[in-house]
Amino acid sequence: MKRILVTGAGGQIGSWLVPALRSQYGDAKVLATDIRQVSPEMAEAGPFQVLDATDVRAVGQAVMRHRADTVFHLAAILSAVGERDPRLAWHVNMSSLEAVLEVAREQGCAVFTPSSIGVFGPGTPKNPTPQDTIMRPTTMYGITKVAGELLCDYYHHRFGVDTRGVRFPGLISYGQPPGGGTTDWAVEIYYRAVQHGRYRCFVGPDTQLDMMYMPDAVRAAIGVMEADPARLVHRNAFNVTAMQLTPEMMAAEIRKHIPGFIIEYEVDPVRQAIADSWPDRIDDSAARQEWDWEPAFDLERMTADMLKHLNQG
Ligand code: VAH
Repeated sequence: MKRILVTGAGGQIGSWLVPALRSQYGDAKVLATDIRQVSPEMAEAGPFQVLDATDVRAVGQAVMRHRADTVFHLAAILSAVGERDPRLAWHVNMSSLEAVLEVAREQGCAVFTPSSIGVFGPGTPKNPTPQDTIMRPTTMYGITKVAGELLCDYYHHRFGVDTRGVRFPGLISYGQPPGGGTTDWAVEIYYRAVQHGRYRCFVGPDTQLDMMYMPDAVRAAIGVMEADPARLVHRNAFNVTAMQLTPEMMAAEIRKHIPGFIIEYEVDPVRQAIADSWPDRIDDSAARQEWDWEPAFDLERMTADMLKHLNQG
């Protein structure tokens, strides 16, 4: 029976994934960890501890004490924040992954690590972006994700560690906000629509990116870890997507619920350049073939659900 440790549990993904894992495997089986305190709901619903995921000894002790057999390693610095301090992004993203993989090798744990469409760069085919293609990202975040995919593959082939992961697109959710990424606009637009009826977007109106509603992202993370290993060819870097969205598309869907909603644009050149370096549409056929990936939310269903929850306050 799975005993799980989650790093970065208080982040945008972790705040959804931990409750889902606890619901599926049992509250006491899922140890939530983060560099800082998490919400009282998460800390009271099951085991929690403050943990610096870059500290290999501390990670090893936490895994041993919890008798974890699976680690969902979510702790990372995202693309936009990473460009403000690239050396810190490299240190946090790579030292934490190295620590988790070393502990997994020593204690026989399986490891889930999220990669990202951020592994692709200007030289990658944009539409569709194949599962196997050139990856020369122009952000430190993307560089750490490419290196992370390769490190996870290495620990699998060299040491037999059961490493798996998916390349997430932009993730949209309510609750814990995203941690400073280039796709944060796709979350902010819903909050500002409900709060103010208008949103000033930091990327241009036709900026198209792959996106996914968080319930689908949680199913993808659990789904790839529950997959039959004999079917897996790609293991650590499955493209997964649900929809391709632009700010204009999202504004039009929001107006079906909030008729007077206004979107304006004040482009941030740094985040626009990052978004422009990423795909327009990734091909997720490998995930569909190897572990039956299938998204459940499209723009219409996601928007209705987001606005319902945000209006509940
Ligand atoms: C970011 N939300 O913007 C993350 C994600 C594909 C984007 O990796 O950095």
